[in-house]
Amino acid sequence: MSPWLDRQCTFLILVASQLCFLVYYSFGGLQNMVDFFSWSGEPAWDYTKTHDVYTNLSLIQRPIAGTQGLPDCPEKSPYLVGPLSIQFDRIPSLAGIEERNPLVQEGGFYTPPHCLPQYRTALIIPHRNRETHLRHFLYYLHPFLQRQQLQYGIYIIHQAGNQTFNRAKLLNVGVKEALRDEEWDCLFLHDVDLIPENDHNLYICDNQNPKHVSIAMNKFGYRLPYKTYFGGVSAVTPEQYLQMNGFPNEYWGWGGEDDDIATRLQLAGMRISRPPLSLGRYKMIKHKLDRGNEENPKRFDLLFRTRRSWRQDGMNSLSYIILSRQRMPLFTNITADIGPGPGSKSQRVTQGRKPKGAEAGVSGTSKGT
Ligand code: UDH
Ligand code: MN
Repeated sequence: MSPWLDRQCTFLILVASQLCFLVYYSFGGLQNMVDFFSWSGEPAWDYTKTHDVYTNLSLIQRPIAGTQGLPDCPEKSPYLVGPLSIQFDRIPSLAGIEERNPLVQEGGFYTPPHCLPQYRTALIIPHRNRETHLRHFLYYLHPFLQRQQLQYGIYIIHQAGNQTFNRAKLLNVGVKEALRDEEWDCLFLHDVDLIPENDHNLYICDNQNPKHVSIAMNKFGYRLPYKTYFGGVSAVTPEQYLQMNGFPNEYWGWGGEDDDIATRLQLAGMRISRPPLSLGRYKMIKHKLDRGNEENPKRFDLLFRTRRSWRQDGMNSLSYIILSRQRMPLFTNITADIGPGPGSKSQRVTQGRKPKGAEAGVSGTSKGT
């Protein structure tokens, strides 16, 4: 081989190996490598040995009258068991879930009976037409959260009508409405079809940075699909949420909004925090893309503009109408009219006016902060 050809080959090999590394890195390779080599202080979890999600719950069933003289809850609850067995073959009934969670109060609220909670977490779930997923969610999440000794509340934010779905805007509505009830320390923004597999994955916030929690989902082979992925389950403090002006309101249909959120938190001077890969494990209930949540063809254009739009589009431009706010036995159900989205023939939500059928006594029309 001539020296010239030899040099060409070396050059090509170099370029190819750099490309391979880049691809590996962008698909979460480095995160996975770091996770693999660094000792996080957590035990190595064995997911072949799982526990029933209702384990130990009977130990915390008896309430004590009043909170006087109660000790602080410990940093880590003694009731945690680690990996959980999760199956979706049988759909639990709401009555059955209520029976197994007698200490959950109307509206889906809970406070530990034997100690003063150190954390107050609101779970906010965007929802429409996923009733069976919701039942699985409630069946698994209630005992999971009680074992963590948190004070918590579950908010289901239901999009009214059958116009295009808007996950991020529903989350904005949920945050605003949940904060009317309580000074929550932490907001868990949670897809209804994701079930955590390990109760040491604590539903508390990182006070420094927004936390992306569902980093290892079964549908992505328990790896992060790409470095800036922020979809599924995330946790932010109310301060972090306002610092990034909440989530975008303009993503109608499937996709893009989670990448927008990842970008805006960086633009707001924060970065993504994550639990160890062995803890942030989730099972997603299998499903197809929903009718009314078709892929959003505008998402790439919108993402291109995040840098310019994030300060104008978010919590400070949020407008919606609350149609009902119901305290159900296992959750608070908030039904909101968030408008029909772009390109729709029907009229937009008229700000300041309650539509026919809007419940009296609820917050009614709400516009921004
Ligand atoms: N959601 C609803 N109802 C809907 C649509 C979405 O409740 O009609 C909520 C629900 O909480 C869901 C979340 O929004 O968990 C996110 O929507 P998704 O579960 O459809 O998102 P995912 O990323 O979509 O799981 C994968 C669909 C598979 C098709 C892939 C297309 N490329
Ligand atoms: Mn899903």
